[in-house]
Amino acid sequence: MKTAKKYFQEYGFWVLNKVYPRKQIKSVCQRIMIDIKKCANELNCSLEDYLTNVSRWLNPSPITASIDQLVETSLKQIASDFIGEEVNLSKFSIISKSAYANTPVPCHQDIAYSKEAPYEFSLWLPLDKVTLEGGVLQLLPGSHLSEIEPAVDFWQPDFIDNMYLSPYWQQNFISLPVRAGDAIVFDSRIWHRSAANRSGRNRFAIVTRWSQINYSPSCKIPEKIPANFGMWTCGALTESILRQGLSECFQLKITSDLENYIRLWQEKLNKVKQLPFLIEVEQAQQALNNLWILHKAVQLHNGGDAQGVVYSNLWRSLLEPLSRWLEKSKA
Ligand SMILES: O=C(O)CCC(=O)C(=O)O
Repeated sequence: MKTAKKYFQEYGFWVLNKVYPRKQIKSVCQRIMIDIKKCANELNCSLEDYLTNVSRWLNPSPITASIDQLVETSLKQIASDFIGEEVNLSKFSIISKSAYANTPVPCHQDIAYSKEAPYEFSLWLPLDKVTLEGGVLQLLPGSHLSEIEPAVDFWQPDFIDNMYLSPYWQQNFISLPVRAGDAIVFDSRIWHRSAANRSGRNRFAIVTRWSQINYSPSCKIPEKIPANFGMWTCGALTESILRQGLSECFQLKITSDLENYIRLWQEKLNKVKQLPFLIEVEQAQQALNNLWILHKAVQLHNGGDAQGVVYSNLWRSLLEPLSRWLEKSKA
């Protein structure tokens, strides 16, 4: 393990081959699929609609329950053996890049998102074969030794992945295609992304975060810079715009919760012949329905949107034209 550890320290990552037998991985994957179908049923939506909008489940969740023991015992052992010291689990999730939600996760440094509870490294264990076309993990070797930049808010509707477009990334990144049951260990400071999945097949991964017992980061972690409508602001802003819209467009002066605002907007869009602002009603309906699925999955399944598409689609199809109209009508 000495060479591997040295390589990891120098370049910020390492690939462990065949840490799990394929047969065992296959049965883990089948179990997860059964649980995802149950969650979709619970929301009365199709598997396709569920996986279009929900692409991450943070433990504890009905989707991660079946692998809790596997993570706490054998993955912990693998992570500890690799580092050469006992490590503690910070958190773990299952991330999907399915045929239904297949877009890239933009370039980012994990540690920038966890200033309050930083962790040292990840062990990323794919449950499916990951080809170059199939949502492959890509990273910038050695970039864990550079400064940490503020967390990238890739939920912004007009987000441009400047790191991905930069010569630094384009000339130096590497892709890590792996087999189901291999594992990629990467430093929480390294720049990385996952590419689009054009394989037409699902790609699930168990993503576990670890630290050595006395870990404390040696780098400075900058404060996040929330965008006007992005990862840290879109929830509250969506509620507020939908509530104001109900009040100003339909004289429905209620204070309720997101679920109710979504339902009322769906009813209004179904019935009302003309709105005071221009939208594609069908797209707005679809985006509201997608947000409802994500919102229920957040509440019931500890789910999330790893690719940041649900809120930004609602922004484009409804919230932006509505908020412009609200501003005009206030002026
Ligand atoms: O699994 C993925 O698609 C993205 C993983 C990732 O970026 C991470 O674990 O930090």
